[in-house]
Amino acid sequence: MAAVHWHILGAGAIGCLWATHLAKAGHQVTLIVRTQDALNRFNQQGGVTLEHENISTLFTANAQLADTEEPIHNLLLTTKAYDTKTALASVQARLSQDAQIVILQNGMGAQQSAAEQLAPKRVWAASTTDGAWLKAPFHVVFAGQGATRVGPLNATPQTDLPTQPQGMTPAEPMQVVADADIEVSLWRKLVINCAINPLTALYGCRNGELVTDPDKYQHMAALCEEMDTLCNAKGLTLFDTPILEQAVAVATATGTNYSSMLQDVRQQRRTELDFITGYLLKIAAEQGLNLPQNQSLYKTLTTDCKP
Ligand code: KPL
Repeated sequence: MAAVHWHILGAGAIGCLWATHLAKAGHQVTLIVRTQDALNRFNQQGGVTLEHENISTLFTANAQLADTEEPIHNLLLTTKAYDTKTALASVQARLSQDAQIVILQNGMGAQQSAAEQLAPKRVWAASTTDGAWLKAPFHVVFAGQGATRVGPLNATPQTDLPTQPQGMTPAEPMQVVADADIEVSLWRKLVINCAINPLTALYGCRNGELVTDPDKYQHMAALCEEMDTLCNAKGLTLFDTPILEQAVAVATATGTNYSSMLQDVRQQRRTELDFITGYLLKIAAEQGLNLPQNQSLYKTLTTDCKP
């Protein structure tokens, strides 16, 4: 395996998780941080700490600010969806002609806009079921192992693009699955996020309560039914079963967790609602469809949960 130099833009939980596992696999890793304070803190620590199964290990990595001159050949972008455009603009001049750019984040819409912003550069999108959270800056807890699917974005005609970018090979137990139809995988994740995240933010509950509490379950069922209608209208087959069954399985498997959206609300951070339910509603409108339950949830959350 050829080692490559990855620049990671977005030092949240997923960015730090990738930093540690790419470094462990022998790649060179540089985190791009936003502020001098964050850079000082990183330099004091000397790397990124990974906590997995109660064992903490410090992995060596570098950090720098976006306005450094070093060229970027491999960029992994792990920012929140709403930060994508600004984050990319901050490093765009540093991207080499043949740069590989991977966008790994929740939601939909931002990846496609990014591919347009970066054209004709090579852009992949990725979607993960890994669970991770930041205990402190540059200290990530690997809470649940899943897999990361990656594939070229269909938004740009990149016929010569390999399904998996070169060097996107983190150490075990992280797993990468090359996915020629990544848009469908992004949709699968989107509908699950639409079913779980806004409801947990509304009710302030753990994921599992959406299954065990009959009223919340009914609410989730209504959202999922509308999403099934939209997928049928679009001719999108995401699962062999109704979306509700998949949402129940994920909410049950992650039952004791608080969704990323509820965590954002509690920490008074902006949520990714616009790139989750907001994107769903935009596509529904393009299809001439009304999704009243999703629409009303979106309205309530945009009114109540503005930080
Ligand atoms: O992906 C998630 C999140 O918290 O963002 C879950 C809850 C697992 C599915 O929506």
